[in-house]
Amino acid sequence: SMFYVAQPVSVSAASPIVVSTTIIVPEGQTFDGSGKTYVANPSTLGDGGQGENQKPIFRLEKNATLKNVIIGAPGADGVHCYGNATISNVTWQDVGEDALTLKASGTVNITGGGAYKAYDKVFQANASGTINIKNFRADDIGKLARQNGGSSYAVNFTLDSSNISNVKDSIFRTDSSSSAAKITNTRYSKVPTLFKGFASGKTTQS
Ligand code: ADA
Ligand code: CA
Ligand code: CA
Ligand code: CA
Repeated sequence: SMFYVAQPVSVSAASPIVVSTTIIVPEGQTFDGSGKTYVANPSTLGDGGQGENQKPIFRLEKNATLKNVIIGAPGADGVHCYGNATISNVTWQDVGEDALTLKASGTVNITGGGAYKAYDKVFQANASGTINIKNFRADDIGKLARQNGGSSYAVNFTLDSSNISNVKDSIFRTDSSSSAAKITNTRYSKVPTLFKGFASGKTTQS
């Protein structure tokens, strides 16, 4: 007709992608989520509460990359990394049991993104290695990163150019006298303790 009828413009977010079986990112490959939101099917992966043995939404084999992903609720056991991994612009809107676990030795570089509403831990190191966190935002968390309780292997943690607020426990926690942690150029608000359990001389902050 001669009249233009204005169409409604949708302002609602796209529905999240419900993941019923862990998405595996093969060795050396990249998964680019293009900013989409992924959530766990609670009946197959886990409800994102504090129960152990939930399954991850993403499993990264060594040298895999995960980027441009939003993990919504339920987050189940987040992301599992089997060796070196690159995590770029990944945001956990409501961390599940935890956000990301190093399951086999390697270096995990986490750049950009953020983690919110973690009842306990965000990053969990269940193997020796290095966890580098840069340009990250975290709010309303228990701990930013924790080496598995009672373990004595070495984990090197770094945090740079980040903004961390409303922490219940600490930024980095270990029980291992061989682990180390370094924090640089980071803003905090309501963080009671930066480092817990590290041997003397194993932490630096500037
Ligand atoms: C707790 C638990 C470990 C392991 C870990 C995890 O620390 O004691 O056995 O399950 O959580 O990886 O979430
Ligand atoms: Ca746990
Ligand atoms: Ca949560
Ligand atoms: Ca876990």
